[in-house]
Amino acid sequence: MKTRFISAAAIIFLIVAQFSCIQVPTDLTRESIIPRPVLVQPTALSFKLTDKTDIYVSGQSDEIKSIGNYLADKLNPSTGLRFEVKTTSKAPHNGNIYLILDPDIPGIGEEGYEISITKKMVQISAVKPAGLFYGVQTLLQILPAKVESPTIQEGPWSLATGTIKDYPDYGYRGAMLDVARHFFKAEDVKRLIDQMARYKMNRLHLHLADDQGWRIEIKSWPNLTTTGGSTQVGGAAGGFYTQAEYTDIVKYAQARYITIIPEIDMPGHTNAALASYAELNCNGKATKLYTGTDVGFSTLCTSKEITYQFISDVFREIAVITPGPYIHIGGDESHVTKKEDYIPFISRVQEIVTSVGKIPMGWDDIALSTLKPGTVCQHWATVENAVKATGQGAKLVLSPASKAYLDMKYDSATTLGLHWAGYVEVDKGYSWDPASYVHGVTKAGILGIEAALWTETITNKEEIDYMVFPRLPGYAEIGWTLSSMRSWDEYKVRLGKQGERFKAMGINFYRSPKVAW
Ligand code: IFG
Repeated sequence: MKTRFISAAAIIFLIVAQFSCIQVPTDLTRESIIPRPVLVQPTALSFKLTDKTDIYVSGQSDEIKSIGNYLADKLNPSTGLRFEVKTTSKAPHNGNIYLILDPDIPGIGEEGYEISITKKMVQISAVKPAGLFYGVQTLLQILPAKVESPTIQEGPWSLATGTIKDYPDYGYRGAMLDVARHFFKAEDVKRLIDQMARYKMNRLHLHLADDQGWRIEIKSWPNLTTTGGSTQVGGAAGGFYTQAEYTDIVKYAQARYITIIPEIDMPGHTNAALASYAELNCNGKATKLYTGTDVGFSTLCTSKEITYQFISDVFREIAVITPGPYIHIGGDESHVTKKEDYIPFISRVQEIVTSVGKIPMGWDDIALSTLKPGTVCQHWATVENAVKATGQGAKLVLSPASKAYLDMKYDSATTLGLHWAGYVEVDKGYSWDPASYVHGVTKAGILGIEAALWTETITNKEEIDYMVFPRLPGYAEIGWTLSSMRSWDEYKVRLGKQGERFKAMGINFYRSPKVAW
């Protein structure tokens, strides 16, 4: 047992604290940090934020200042301490928070960070801004849960002292929101982005088109939204993002170090497009708009040249407003596309995506075709496809429906969601290791994981919350923390302590009986 040297000052401090019965945190290892950091070393003292504390950032970069302002915006409503962001060329005087970029920090990569909390100062250091942003998330989790409250809360606002060194295991730590079955306005998407950022997730895949709806304005094919975006599952009015609104979502995500991955599913899951343009149908007749929840009944006409003109126009316009490297082409459940048509279609669509400067991504069904080098394959149901994809040199993103589909019910009592892939309670969603999930696929072939929320049965942000929380932090941890450092029995205690935060953030989370909330 490693004995810890606690200075006389600390002992006196603790005695005083005891008698003054204020809860002053002094053990950094007792904090509920998710994802679990690589290394936490406590020094058994306490640092207190006061109205004299400000946030100093090194240098003049606007990006670092905006991270400082992000922190101030999270702290000021609940603490009332009126944090200001100040730039400095050297370490600030005692009592402040200091964000500093240091390109020479070894071993933490571009998303890692170090935090040093002493009695005198809080310093967050990173090689790149993303690491600073993630250090800020950890700092917020070390503060009491009430720091997340939108209204002024009683202090003191103290932090246990010590050091944290942290960096992610996987580079792709994502979630997917299906905005096609039910449309969600930009503010609901931004809300999910905010929640993902709190747990250091960095990819949001938007499922923008399906049988029931087309959700992104394409200026060269306007009927896609005027007709294809007009409805949704159940028949209510649908909606869509103008290119300006999509750009705003992308910018909002970028400011939180989240890359948006747009998906236009094809050749299947295309009824909204087929209902919008007769010429996209092999028989030259537009289909009717569809508001049910069947899958696998639609296909683009793979033999018509106009289909590829359509796809080129769509991907060209989307590429211009998508700074991220990926365009997702879907490719799933093309049950009415002949295999001999599907295979060349997927090959040709990959060419179109690379011609607009993006990397193709698709559901694992695309492994039936020939995958271009660099194409990313998203495993969801058929392990043979995942093995076939890696056999072609493709990298995988793992979204196994039986573990990571957020539309799976928690149990038979869950009213929302589906259960075709089984029930996914919080422990089941957490207890798996991507590196050993697909037999024959090693960690080297895996970019990371993505939890997917399909919305056939999900209609508003409260219902999104209920299916996403409390499972999302677990996927964030699977993507960030080494599997050798993860166990459900240890994690569930940290998750239970997040319950107060979820409440303070106004998240309508499912109180799983597997967790002591
Ligand atoms: N499978 C379909 C989705 C959705 C889902 C619901 C994929 C890749 C079932 N395709 O998952 O469109 O309907 O759980």
